[in-house]
Amino acid sequence: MNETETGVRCMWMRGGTSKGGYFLAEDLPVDRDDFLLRVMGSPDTRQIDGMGGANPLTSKVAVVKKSEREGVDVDYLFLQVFVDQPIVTDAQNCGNILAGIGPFAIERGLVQAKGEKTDVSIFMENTGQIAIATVETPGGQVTYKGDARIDGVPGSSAPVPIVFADTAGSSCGALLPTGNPVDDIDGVACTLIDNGMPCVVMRADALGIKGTESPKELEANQELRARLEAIRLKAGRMMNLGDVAKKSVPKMTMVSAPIAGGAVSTRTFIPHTCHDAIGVLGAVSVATACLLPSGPVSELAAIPDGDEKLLSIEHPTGEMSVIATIKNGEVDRAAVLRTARKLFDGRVFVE
Ligand code: NQM
Repeated sequence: MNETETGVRCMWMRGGTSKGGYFLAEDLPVDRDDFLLRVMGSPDTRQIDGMGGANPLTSKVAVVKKSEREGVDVDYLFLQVFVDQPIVTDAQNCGNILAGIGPFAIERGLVQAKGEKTDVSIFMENTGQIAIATVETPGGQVTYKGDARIDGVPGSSAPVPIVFADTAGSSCGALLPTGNPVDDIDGVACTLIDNGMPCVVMRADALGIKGTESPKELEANQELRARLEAIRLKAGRMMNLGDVAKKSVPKMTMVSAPIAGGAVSTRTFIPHTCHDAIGVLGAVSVATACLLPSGPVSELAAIPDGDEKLLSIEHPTGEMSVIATIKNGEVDRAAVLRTARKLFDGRVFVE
């Protein structure tokens, strides 16, 4: 029997404000991409014949294996399965799905729990960088129960703090791939930045919006979408990403002054759907842009003093706190709080 008849072992998890299928690399069939399209039910705007939730944030996959790298527990490959096109891409990373990797690795026996909390070091294959996630493991078992709350997710769960170091230039080769804090594209001042996620950061008012609109209102604004896509295609080449027509990067973030006491307010297209919140590494990149000496974000952002800066990145459903540690005037490490939850563990069928 092959996987068509027996199904494939898979865990479905919420990681941060995203959701997707978590697989051990060894469990995936050789025709991986075709298989994953069938798993999600893509291409179809409703993904009715699959597990996907008809949104890029719920059409995500993690592939995990024990790492052979010195000092690293597991390797994590993130795959974005497009909803309405037959595309599976590893061109971006995902810091939300990352939140489920530690618990998944422990549950599958790739990592041994060590006491009440277990640090899991994760090599992110998409960008070649390492994150350390701390998983609650009372009595040597993963628990998902806890009091940690993150905006965009109802209720509370066990905290999964994650620390990133050396994420600058993850996909673009440099924090500022053009070497400039500001570039003009189609008459709009843009910061092209990559501190874990390639992002184009622009002032909302430069694109004729307030920046406080709901994601649905922004998605209905066809003129805005066309302008953003035109800028994105040019920015992709400038950011060493080549032709990004079929890629989910760079992300397009429009910023305005904070409205809830945070550092800055954001609306992000990822890149064709407007995010209800903001991606984790997207938030780290925007927080880093806030700290540049000049540019469309730094002129708006409210920045706390000190070398350990808590930057609250406001988004449509709340905020994401990024703790940026500054060394020699640059962001050296970034930490975020996420939660994750196991939703099912079983076998997924594609026929
Ligand atoms: O930026 C959405 C998400 C993401 C990615 C996206 C993410 C990140 O919210 O690290 O988490 O920008 O595609 O899961």
